[in-house]
Order: sequence, then C-alpha cells, then structure tokens
Amino acid sequence: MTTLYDADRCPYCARVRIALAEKGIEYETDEIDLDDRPAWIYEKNPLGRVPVLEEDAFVLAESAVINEYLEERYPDPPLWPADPGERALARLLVFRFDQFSKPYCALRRADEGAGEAFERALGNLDALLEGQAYLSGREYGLADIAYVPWVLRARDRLGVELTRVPSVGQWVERLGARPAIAAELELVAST
Ligand SMILES: N[C@@H](CCC(=O)N[C@@H](CS)C(=O)NCC(=O)O)C(=O)O
Repeated sequence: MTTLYDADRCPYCARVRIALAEKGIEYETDEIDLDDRPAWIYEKNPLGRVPVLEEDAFVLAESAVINEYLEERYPDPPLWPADPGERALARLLVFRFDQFSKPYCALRRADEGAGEAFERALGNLDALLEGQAYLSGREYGLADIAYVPWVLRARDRLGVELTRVPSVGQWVERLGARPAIAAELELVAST
C-alpha cells in the first residue's frame, strides 16, 4: 500500500497529490497537523517535513524527488516531455523553484516590496507561457505541477490578480479543467 503523509494546506504536498491523481495511483493519506507534528514523523523524514511517501519499507521525502520517483515507477501517463532538451528545461524550472517560492513566502509575510517582487516572479512565468502552452513545454507535466499549487494559493488566498499576467491566467484555466487540479482548487477553497 502507498501512504502519503500529507497536509491539506501544504503546497509541496499538493505537488504529490496532483501527481498521484494524474497517474491514477491508489493511496492512503495520513494527515499531519503541522502545528503539532507527531514525533514519529522525524523517523520518516529527519527534517520533520511533509510530504513523505511510503510504500511498505520504502520511505521518501522531498516533493520534487517523490514526483521524479512516481514518474519512473509509474511511467503512464508520462509527465515529462519525451524530448530530452524540453525535459531538461522543465527540470531546470523545478530546480530553480526557489526563485518563485521566495517572493511568494515574502508576500505571505507581507514583507516590504513583496508585492512587486512577486509580480516580477509571476511575470517571468508569464513570459515563458507566452511562447509555450505549459511550463513543462508543449505538454502538461511535472513543471506545471511543481508551480501551480503556489499560483492557486496566491490567487485564492493572497488576492493576487492574474489579469496582469494573462498567459498565466490562461494556463491556470487550462489546468483547472484537469480533475487532479480541480480537486486541488476545491481543497484550496475549503481550507
Ligand atoms: N523541500 C520540501 C519542503 C516541504 C515543506 O516545507 N513542507 C512544509 C509544509 S508546506 C513543512 O512540513 N513544514 C514544517 C517545517 O518546516 O518544519 C519539499 O519539497 O517537500
């Protein structure tokens, strides 16, 4: 059995929830209270963070690594582009995710100048999405899954308007048609 140590409000967990749903993998969820974490979670992940994926004795942390694992273990449907160059560029986006998450966290903290910095970060995504339908390239995939949880939370929880980044807005609309993303949208609305 596959178990996901999960937290509804966590966007890193959302990455894994979405990948599991896209691949049609059955799993159990163990919801972790992030404000009162059980001590045993440190046995699963020494950093004490979620998500953690468990399959019998196999335990794996780090959302980007978990999703790479899921892609290799369950190759259908593929969530990386077939073209090596396109795949490398999509991986680069995931690798450099801090450039997006840092301005997002600053915005959540309401740091000075955070609104402008986050607009710039969104603007970078917008420029990319003007030339390609998905962050992963020509097809939807793991780079989209890596970023969309934060974009949904920025829009629906932090009141960030996507009108100034129309390509991002259209990308979110396109993604929202997918059941895996629609389920995440519902979760964001309900938590
Ligand atoms: N790099 C990790 C980050 C995971 C993470 O920061 N999870 C948060 C919840 S959204 C957490 O567990 N926070 C508890 C802590 O940092 O102690 C990943 O990609 O899985």
